[in-house]
Amino acid sequence: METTTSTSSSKRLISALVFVVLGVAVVGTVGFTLHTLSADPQKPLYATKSSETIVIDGKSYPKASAVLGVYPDKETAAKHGYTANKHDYVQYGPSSHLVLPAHTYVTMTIHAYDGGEELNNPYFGKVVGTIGGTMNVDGVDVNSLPSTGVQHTWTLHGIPSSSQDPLFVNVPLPIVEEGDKGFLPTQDPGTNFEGHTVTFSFITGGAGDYVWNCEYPCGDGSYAKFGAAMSAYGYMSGKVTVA
Ligand SMILES: [Cu+2]
Repeated sequence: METTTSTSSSKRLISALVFVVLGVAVVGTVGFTLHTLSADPQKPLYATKSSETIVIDGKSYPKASAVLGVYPDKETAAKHGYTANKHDYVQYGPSSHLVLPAHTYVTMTIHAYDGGEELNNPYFGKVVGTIGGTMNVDGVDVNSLPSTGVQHTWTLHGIPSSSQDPLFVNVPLPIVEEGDKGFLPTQDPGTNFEGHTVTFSFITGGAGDYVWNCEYPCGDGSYAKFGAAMSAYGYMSGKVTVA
């Protein structure tokens, strides 16, 4: 009788221990998974600071710049040296996490190599939040694109907050026209006539955390074109840190 009792209590102790160990393992796995999911898929891209300054509305700002590319697939991204992404989706490169200096005149250049269909929200065909309300496309300043002329957008935003400055920039990227045999050559030597070069500038406020995403539904058909690249992190979405 005594033996049975001691066996069953040591069994109880073992199952309690197993339960605790399993619990720790589950919490650890969940924590690790969440950490992995929220980690940067690529190395952050730091804007290049310039020694030049620029005066806007009577105020002087330091200058910085960053260059991004948008590619129709993994192969095109790799051709331009960007191989960090796992899936063969449309993608921005070389990083979905941009780090920009605070209170700075930031000039961004985006080389865009993809085609497109139609925006579901024509608002995102407008250029918003840039200096002069314009962007430069292959040498020409424009303030909007038609809904059917957009391949992707670069849309930077933050939540309304009293702890950081507001920042909103929307830039639609013009499509590369397609023919029977694929993309047609463009007039843009900056992309070796394979895409468009878009440049625009905006002024950052103080330090803060922001996000950007593409507002053109460019994913696969699984969720009304919001699947694949649009539902995976780091292809058509990312972070912007102002520091
Ligand atoms: Cu997109």
